[in-house]
This record gives sequence, structure tokens and C-alpha cells, in this order.
Amino acid sequence: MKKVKNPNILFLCVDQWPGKLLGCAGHSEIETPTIDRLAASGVQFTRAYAETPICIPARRSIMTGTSPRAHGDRVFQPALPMPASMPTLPQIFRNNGYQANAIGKIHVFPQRNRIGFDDVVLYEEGRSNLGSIDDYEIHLAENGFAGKQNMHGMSQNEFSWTTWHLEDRYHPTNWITLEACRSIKRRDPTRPGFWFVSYNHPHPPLVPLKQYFDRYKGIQITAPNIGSWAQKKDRPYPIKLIQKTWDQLSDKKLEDTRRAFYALCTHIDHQIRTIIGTLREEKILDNTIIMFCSDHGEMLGEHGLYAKRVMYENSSNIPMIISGTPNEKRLKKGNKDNRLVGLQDIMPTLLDLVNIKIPETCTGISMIKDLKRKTLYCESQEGVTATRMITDSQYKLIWYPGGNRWQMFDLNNDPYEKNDLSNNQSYKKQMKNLQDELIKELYGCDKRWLKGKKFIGFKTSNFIPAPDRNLSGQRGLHYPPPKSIEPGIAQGVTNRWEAKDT
Ligand SMILES: [Ca+2]
Repeated sequence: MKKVKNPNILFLCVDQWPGKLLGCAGHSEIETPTIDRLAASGVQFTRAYAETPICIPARRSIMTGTSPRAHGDRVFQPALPMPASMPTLPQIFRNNGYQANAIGKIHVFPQRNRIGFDDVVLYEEGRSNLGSIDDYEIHLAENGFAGKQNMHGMSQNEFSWTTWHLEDRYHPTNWITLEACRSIKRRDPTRPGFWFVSYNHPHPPLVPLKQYFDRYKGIQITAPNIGSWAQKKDRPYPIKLIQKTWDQLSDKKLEDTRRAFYALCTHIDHQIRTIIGTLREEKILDNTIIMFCSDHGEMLGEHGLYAKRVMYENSSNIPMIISGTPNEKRLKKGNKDNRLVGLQDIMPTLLDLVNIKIPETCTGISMIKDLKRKTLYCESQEGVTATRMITDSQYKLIWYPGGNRWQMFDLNNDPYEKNDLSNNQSYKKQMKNLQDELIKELYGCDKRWLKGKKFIGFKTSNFIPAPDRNLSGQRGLHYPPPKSIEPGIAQGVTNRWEAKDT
């Protein structure tokens, strides 16, 4: 039999996991021994960002190697197909002789679109009302738990928590791991493999296994950082909006919420070991490149904010670790690389590592090349919550067109973004430099918020919270399956924000 030479790729993706929430990033409370070990045997990119820290746009960047501007979503468009003109990451691998399989969450439309993979074993977070019953729901049904996945009662976009309500083996993290191991064992031995293993956690619902929550019971959990700007009466309009959208948790509740979140992370970390062990037992571990990243982070109460969308570090900075094969010289073991990178860089990097030509459609840059960015541009939402960000590594400039507000942070000296420097005259020059770079990045409908070279933004109206009791993302009993909905309308929190700019 012809020996497979090209390395395999194990791409481990998680959802909503902040870059700082890793032992190897210096976090003293989280337990991530496996990921720390991957970082020690590879390169950890400490300044990696989600260009749009929202699920669908982030995943489009991963799968096409492009910026939000190129792939066409900086909002969250549930019914937007993948860009027809762009080859996908799995398709390019397959075109070059690989087998490519996805296990878990891919979040595309239509849901069963394989976007270039040979096969997708799908976990869709209970979105059967968009037209497809996913493989996890089928698995539960076959084992006598039809429609019971959400009977823990926790919401998809909310920060209550409870422990997992079924046997451990039915937890999505365990199921995704098992399916990943099976896919590795069932591989075609004549071709290299590309596995995209995509966990939906630590994204809410916060439903850790009891033993993982218990691990954190005796650990004092540090309270979130609250910047001086975050409680000011005249804080930017979108910040007020997000702070009012989620319930503000008491210190005690937030502490337990963080424990539940950390428990979901450690559970994933331990489960990853079984996949690595399977590669080892199949005798292909030493010929496998392992990549670990998240689609975006999670504020988890920092500055009174929850979830993502915003450009503060907890939301936009992500874990990005690549561990090469033992002889790979381009990935120096244990290196912490602080260049500015984004999700759009993953596709060019993985292709570069196995010497496959990078398609011209990619806007990303290979992270193993010497070429480095001077600035990185990130963007999120249109309308009242629109947020634009540019960073030159040391300084981060955030623009809220709603109310035409600015924030600037010195990340070298203020990594938790507590001190807004935008009104500090000593930093006028640094701010002007970044504004000049930002204006070059703006396009499309953003241009209506400029007058010549002047940023004018738009006036915002008074915020009136919708009377929905913060439960609009709640899932119910899924047997029989819920009725189909119009797929183009986002369900959950986003449609409560009446996104009008006045
Ligand atoms: Ca996500």
C-alpha cells in the first residue's frame, strides 16, 4: 500500500472561548492541561482575533480564508449561503487528495450543505426549526430521548446554569468526541485526513457535567474587570444596550456562572485527549498537525457585558494554537507569537503547512510566513449596535457610529481595558494615526457615517427594552420537531434590538 505522506490535520474548534481563558495564557483558575500541552508543543498566537466576533461571520472567515468584507457577513445572516465564488477550506484539501470530514457545529445554510466536506456529522444546537433534524437529535431519539436535549431548561443565549440532565455520554461534548474518534478510525488509509471537530460549548446553555462543576467548587473565582468607563452615565449607546439586554448577575451568581463556564471548558479539554489518543493508537499522531481555536470569545460579565459582538478582549481575542508534526521547523515548539492574526489566516496557514497552493480568493495571510500586519481591522453589526475596531497591537481603537463615540486602550499597559484613553490629550497622536488607518477600511453603508474625512456617525434614540423577559432564545421540547420558521430571521436576542439608526 502506498504510504500516506502529507500530514493529517486535526482542527479542533470551540465556540465562545476567550483567548485569555487558558492555563497557557496565564489564567490561574481554569484547568486546560491538554491545550496547554498542545501550546507547549507548538505555537500559541497570543494576539489572534475574530474579525467579526459573531458565530456565522466568524465561521465564514474560517471556512473561506477571507475577511467579513470579502465573504459578505458582519452581522449574522442565518439564511446566507456560502459565497459561491470562493473555494472552501475542506474543498481545497479534498481537491488535493485529502478526505475531509466535519463533526459537530458548522453553522451554515442550508444546514445540510457540506461546504466541501466529504461528510458532516452535524450538531445544530437545536435549530431543527430551520429545516433539518441534526445527527445528535437522531442519536438521542434512537436511544430513547427523542426531543429531550433542552429539558435542562437553560437557554441558548442566557447565563443561568445547571448541571447536565441526562447520562454523561449524551452530553454534546462527549457525543462530538465519540463521533470524531469513529471518523478517524473509519478513515480511508490511502489518503491523508482533514478532521474539523467543532464543539458547541462553552457557548450557553451552561450545562456542565456535575463532576466538572464540582472541580471548581473549592476554587475562588476572580471577579470580572469593570472599566471606569463601563458604569459612566454617558457610556456609548451600544454598551448600554448590551448591558440592559442581559440580566446583571449578582457577584455570587456570576461566580457560579463562571464556574459552570470553566467546567464546560475543562470537559472539552479532557475529551480532546481521547481524540489525540485515537490518533496515537491508529499510528498517525506523529503525522498529524493539530490546530485549536475558537470562533470568538465571551465577555462573561467583564464590564457588565455578556456574550460577544463587542470588540473588548474577552469577546474578540481568541485562542489560536498550532502544533506541528515533530519535524516541522516552521512552528517552533513553545513559541508565543504576538503578531496580529485573524480567523481569515487559518486557511492560508493550514494550506501552507502542507504545501498546497493558497487560492487567490483568500484575504488572510499564512501565519508561518514572515509577512506581518501593521494593523488588524475588525467589524461587527450594522445599525445602532455597529462597532468598528482597529489595532496596531499596542493600541486598540473602537468606534461606535451610534452616537459617534470612541474608545482607545493601551493593551500593553492596560490588558483588561479599564482605562479609556480616547479623551486623553496625551494620546491624541496615537488616536489620529489609528483613525487614519480606520477610514481606509470603511466601506459600503458605513460611508454614510463619514463626511469627507470626518467621522460623523449618527444620533441614537432613547433605548426602550423589549418586554420579553430575556427568554427569547429558549428552546423547548423537540419531539415532535418544532414548526419550521422563516430561516432569514435570526431567533433570540438579536431580533430584540430594533436595529434602526435614526
Ligand atoms: Ca459562536
